[in-house]
Amino acid sequence: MYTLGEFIIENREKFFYSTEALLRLFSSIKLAAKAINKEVNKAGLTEEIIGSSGFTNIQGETQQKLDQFAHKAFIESFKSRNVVCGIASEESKDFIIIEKEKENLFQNKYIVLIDPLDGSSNIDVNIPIGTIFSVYIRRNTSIQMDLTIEDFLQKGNKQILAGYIIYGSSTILVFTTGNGVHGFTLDPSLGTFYLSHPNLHFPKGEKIYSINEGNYAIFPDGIKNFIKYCQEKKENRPYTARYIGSLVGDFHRNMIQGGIYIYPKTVYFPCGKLRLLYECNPMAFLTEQAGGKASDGKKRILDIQPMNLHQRTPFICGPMKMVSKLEEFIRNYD
Ligand code: AHM
Ligand code: MG
Repeated sequence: MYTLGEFIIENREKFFYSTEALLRLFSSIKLAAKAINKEVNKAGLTEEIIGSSGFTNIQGETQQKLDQFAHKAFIESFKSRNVVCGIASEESKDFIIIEKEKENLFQNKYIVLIDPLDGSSNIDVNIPIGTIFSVYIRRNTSIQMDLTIEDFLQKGNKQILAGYIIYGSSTILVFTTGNGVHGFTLDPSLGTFYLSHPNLHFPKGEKIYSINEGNYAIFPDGIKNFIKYCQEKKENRPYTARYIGSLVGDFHRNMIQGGIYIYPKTVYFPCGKLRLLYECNPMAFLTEQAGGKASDGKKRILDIQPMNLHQRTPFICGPMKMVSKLEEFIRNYD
């Protein structure tokens, strides 16, 4: 069985950039993931983990204690590995600069955007939650200069690494570097990630639609009509409805079983709810690498020019055929 480190070394010629950098990036990600995994597994046993921290984040949402723990775990872990120069996180209003020694100027050239703990409202009720990450090589500005916001506002099609960690019935790290999507399951007794899901791909034959149908009344007409279409008794429909309200969990299931994930604009969220840079872009990169399509309903997610760090977008991802069908409904009704 391949460990993650062995897999990277074995496939080194398929990466477009330094194997050493990739190993360092993964070393940070694995370290933080293991620390979070340990805490998540203790939820319920100690008051220090579950529940609200009493603070709100930049989006005005209540931060859970584990949100803050996960945010700190990733920042500390990236700081210690001399590979990243800046991080933007869902839990922090501004981007964070990682100070570096002069001699590391050329090494610390990666930009990370991260949702340290997505779906955190599910922590207290034992439903899978996840970390989502997105990495860009170099910066938009000169390496000698201080980082600016421009370094973070890169289009999703420039990502060199993206993935998620799902803390579920087991803990799995799923990523792409542009050469397919691969999943590694944590063996908690050894603390090692082993290749368990090579070449993940949306299967042929779509089955599932995932959307918060409780919002039906505040969806645009195109979405309402697509839901009706999913429920029709025709061809291979009706599809099964599955929605746990945890993007990583819903996405992971849909990629393995064949389903579409939809978070459209609503009356309450006119620009959509999910964040482009650290939720939608990484999931879109994974989707395309798994043979699917990711769209805001009209255009490709990966081609959107970000305007600010916490920008939201409507988000649709899944098997090519399903996403194209939904785009057709949006064109015809909205
Ligand atoms: P979060 O980043 O505050 O956790 O919110 C993102 C989550 C996604 O994981 C999930 O798909 C979505 O919000 C669920 O939203 P809703 O409860 O409105 O359906
Ligand atoms: Mg989130």
